[in-house]
Amino acid sequence: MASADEWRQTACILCECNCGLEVQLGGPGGGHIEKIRGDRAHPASQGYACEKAHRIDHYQNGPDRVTAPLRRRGDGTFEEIDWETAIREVAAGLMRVRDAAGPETIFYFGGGGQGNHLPGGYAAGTMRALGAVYRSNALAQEKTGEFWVNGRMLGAPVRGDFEHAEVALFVGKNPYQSHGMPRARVTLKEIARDPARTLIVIDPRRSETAELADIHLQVKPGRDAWLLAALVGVLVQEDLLAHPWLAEHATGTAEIAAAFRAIPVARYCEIAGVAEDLVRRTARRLAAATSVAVAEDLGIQMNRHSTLNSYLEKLVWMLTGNFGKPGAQYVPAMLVNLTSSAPDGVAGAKPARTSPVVGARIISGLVPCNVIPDEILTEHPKRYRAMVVESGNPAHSLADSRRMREALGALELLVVIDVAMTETARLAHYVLPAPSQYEKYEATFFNFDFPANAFHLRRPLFPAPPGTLPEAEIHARLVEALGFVTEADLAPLRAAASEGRAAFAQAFFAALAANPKLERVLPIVLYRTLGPTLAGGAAAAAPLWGICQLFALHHGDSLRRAGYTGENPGEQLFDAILANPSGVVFAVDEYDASWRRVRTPEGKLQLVIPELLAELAALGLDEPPASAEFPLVLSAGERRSWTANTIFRDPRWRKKDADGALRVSAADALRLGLRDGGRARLTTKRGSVETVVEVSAMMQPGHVSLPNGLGCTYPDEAGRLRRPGVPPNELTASEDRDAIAGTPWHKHVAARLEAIE
Ligand SMILES: Nc1nc2c(c(=O)[nH]1)N[C@H]1C(S)=C(S)[C@@H](COP(=O)(O)OP(=O)(O)OC[C@H]3O[C@@H](n4cnc5c(=O)[nH]c(N)nc54)[C@H](O)[C@@H]3O)O[C@H]1N2
Ligand SMILES: Nc1nc2c(c(=O)[nH]1)N[C@H]1C(S)=C(S)[C@@H](COP(=O)(O)OP(=O)(O)OC[C@H]3O[C@@H](n4cnc5c(=O)[nH]c(N)nc54)[C@H](O)[C@@H]3O)O[C@H]1N2
Ligand code: SF4
Ligand SMILES: [Mo]
Repeated sequence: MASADEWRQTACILCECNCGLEVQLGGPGGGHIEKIRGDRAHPASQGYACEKAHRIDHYQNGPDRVTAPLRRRGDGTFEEIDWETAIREVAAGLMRVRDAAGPETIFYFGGGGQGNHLPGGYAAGTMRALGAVYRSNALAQEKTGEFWVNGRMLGAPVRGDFEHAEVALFVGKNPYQSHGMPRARVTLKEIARDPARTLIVIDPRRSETAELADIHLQVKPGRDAWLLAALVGVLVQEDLLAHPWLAEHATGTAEIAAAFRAIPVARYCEIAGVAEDLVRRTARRLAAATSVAVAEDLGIQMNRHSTLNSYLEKLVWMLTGNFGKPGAQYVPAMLVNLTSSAPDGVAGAKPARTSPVVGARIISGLVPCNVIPDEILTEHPKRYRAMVVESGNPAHSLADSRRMREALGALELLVVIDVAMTETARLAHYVLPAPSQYEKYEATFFNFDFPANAFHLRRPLFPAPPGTLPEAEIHARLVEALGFVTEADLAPLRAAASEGRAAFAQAFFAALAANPKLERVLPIVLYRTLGPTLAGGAAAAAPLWGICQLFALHHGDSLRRAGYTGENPGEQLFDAILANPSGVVFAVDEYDASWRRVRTPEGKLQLVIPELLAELAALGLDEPPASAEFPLVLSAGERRSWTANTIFRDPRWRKKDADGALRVSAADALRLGLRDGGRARLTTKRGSVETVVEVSAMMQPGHVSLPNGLGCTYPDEAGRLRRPGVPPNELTASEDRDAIAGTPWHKHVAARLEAIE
């Protein structure tokens, strides 16, 4: 182990940025992360880290780590079992369900959180070995609507270059707290300080980002569709479009112009609650800028008209010509595209396009999270009967916790792979414990930067606790127990690997050609054969070898520009990843690379999506009806300085706001007799909770806001289970979801609030 004052490289795992960190270990037995600073050598974060990173030891030394496989007894309590028994029984249980009801009744959820994406690859192997075809993860309760729109408009994922943008527009996103781009606060402050640049925020709340903004369009909650339609309406009606650019790069401009010429801008602004003059000035500023970068997030993605909103947001930057140039939108070169719409499931089988029971649209291979209970709680012969949950906590994090618990409880088999005893694990038949992300090799594929893009393979800081197994090993053992790969398949490859990389490559491709079924379990084959030859116990990183080879094949130019100019640049990249503890740049692009990644038939941006133009036409001139029973709009799940999804289960990591107060405007507080720090009862059609109240100048009347990630159960010092704060999904309903993508309306829950004496 390292000496106490040695700085070691790792990363923060609390949000998609995964900022590089340098840490010193210490405390009892050297088992704690004691000193933490941003790692200047990290190519993306360059030394940046926000305040939350300093609390990661509360994850590493969380109070309810699981350190032996658990099996549920008939009375609902758990007993510890050994790994051999656990793997044998889980494999047998999955085969039983497969043989009795069909492989498509085995459902996979998860695969990684904000910092750990290697497990998803291994799990795909296990699922393909079983023949399972349906899966989902948290992206299918936030981003799938946007993915669907991207698929239709350009056939590729897209991001904004805020660092160089003249104008930055955030729609339903509060990057000052939630980040979602490298060094967010530095970039936001630079834009805000520079008189030549303009920061625009669309948010009903005076968020920290809105506070910095030059223009804050303080929309009424849930009315973004009218606001964005008005914005596009002004662009069209005042003829602010980038005509020559559109003629060259887009299809459907005339049809879009026709659709938006009819938008009653004044009335739509009124419905949205934003002054028409401000909307017009905003449209003109966007049109006049040399570059505009735009990002949308949960404020519209978990709201009414969410897919329509994603579409309107993209029309704003497309119609003003903001793609494929500095400071505008781009398509990054990705090692692994987590957002692809590529068919998945059984090799060679027709891809599943809708869910088996309710027929919900599957986007990027993901079943909408909100339909999962409907897919289980039914007599339908193709209902899901077994579920493997890995690094996800559907019983807490998905809509409608009560119904989700009922659904999970109705499964014939629920297997949870996690580090902690989560709400979902408590319902499982088997809990398989994994080492924490600081006890194994781990990485994320949230690599979205441009023109240079970086990847970071993190090394373990601590030995894994005895009794845990890394996901790679769990899945390898499961696939072996299923009888899908045998020692006879692996031995020749292992022998070749011991002779060197070149011999291995040759043997590997020959084995794939001779035995195509191995393709279904590639990560596991690589882990078992190439893995043991990697120095430092990096076996779990072996699939990156294949990923690097594929990247070299498809993105040779980006790789060469990043300095990998040898004879075998894929091999060179893999070695660099293994050798560099702070991460490496794996792609460098020129700005026109984005155009080459557009996958539409003509290579142009496709402006027209008929389904969404129909939804636009149906918006109407009337205010959405108000409810007398539930007059308030609750946003259930705001990101704050002291929230990090459910990665920390122990509330002691929070220095402030320990109970996650409900934010309420002064006007509503006065009307309802609430005081700052007092308590209130918050009720929706689905549930009723008690909460602490914070009277906040951020809120507009009629809008209240709860943080996300609270209300996790954890054992206190005396071993009693505690649940501080409100678990937001006790208040949400699975039927409240977008018609196209099935994404939830978490930011728009009708609610009532009463003071508690
Ligand atoms: N501190 C912290 N950071 C995080 C996370 C965390 O848990 N804590 N989680 C990470 C994850 S998983 C994600 S997905 C991102 C999410 O990041 P964000 O989407 O930026 O975070 P939220 O606070 O959920 O929502 C953003 C904003 O939407 C606004 N909003 C609410 N209703 C509406 C509406 O009707 N219209 C509009 N336009 N806006 C509305 C809210 O007021 C809020 O300011 O954050 C990531 N970063
Ligand atoms: N009402 C409401 N609900 C929401 C939101 C909201 O705004 N409002 N936000 C949603 C969003 S955007 C997201 S992304 C989700 C996030 O919700 P989840 O997908 O549940 O994600 P996390 O909180 O990131 O936790 C994932 C799990 O990974 C486990 N874990 C950590 N490290 C490891 C590891 O190394 N291996 C394994 N196997 N497990 C590990 C943790 O213990 C945890 O149980 O929540 C969603 N839920
Ligand atoms: S929470 Fe996000 S922005 Fe903050 S240090 Fe961690 S990875 Fe970086
Ligand atoms: Mo998320």
